[in-house]
Amino acid sequence: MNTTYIGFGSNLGDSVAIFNTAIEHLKAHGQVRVSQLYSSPPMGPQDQPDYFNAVVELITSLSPLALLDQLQALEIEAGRVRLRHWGERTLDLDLLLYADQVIHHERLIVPHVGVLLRDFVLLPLLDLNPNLIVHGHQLAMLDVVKSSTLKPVLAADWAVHAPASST
Ligand code: A4P
Ligand code: MG
Repeated sequence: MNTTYIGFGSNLGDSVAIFNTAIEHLKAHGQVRVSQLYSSPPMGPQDQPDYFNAVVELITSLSPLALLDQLQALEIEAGRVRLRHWGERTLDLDLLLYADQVIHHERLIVPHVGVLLRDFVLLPLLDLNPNLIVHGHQLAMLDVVKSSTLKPVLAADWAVHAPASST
């Protein structure tokens, strides 16, 4: 079994319902825990709505590429629209971490390239595992975490059946 972390982002449609539907599907592939839900201003084009962001821990036997296939299928099922780079979307699922593996595949880079840079990824990750280390960096000690003003908008029980029991 492998502990994986999946970044959720959405700024179109009923984001909470879209997240819950995807989480229900992920439960078919392993044990799930869910971070608090955050609202964050858009990275990239500013003329788009704020995002909802969260992270899900999935303990799974799926291989990295099989998991990516599942995530991309869930994005399509959510009617994902890609209008422009870093633009608005109904559901964006990024494979942030896969155990302690470093993967450089044409379809998949793990850890995700943005993981050390984005507070809307780091804060929910740290909800689930405050001791994570990525590329030798203890995430909780990063400046982007310490200086972040992001606040959760909903505690971990926002997801229907998936409380983060450790928080
Ligand atoms: N790919 C490679 N590695 C991965 C990985 N670890 N996880 C490949 C998922 N996919 C990975 O992704 C393009 C290709 O990346 C895929 O075909 C896959 O094989 P995509 O999701 O189609 O493209 P994208 O999401 O438009 O681009 P990108 O660069 O992945 O955007 P991001 O980094 O996902 O950013 N602002 C806020 N506040 N919150 C957000 O969540 N999200 C974005 C999108 C922009 N601004 C945001 C947010
Ligand atoms: Mg993406």
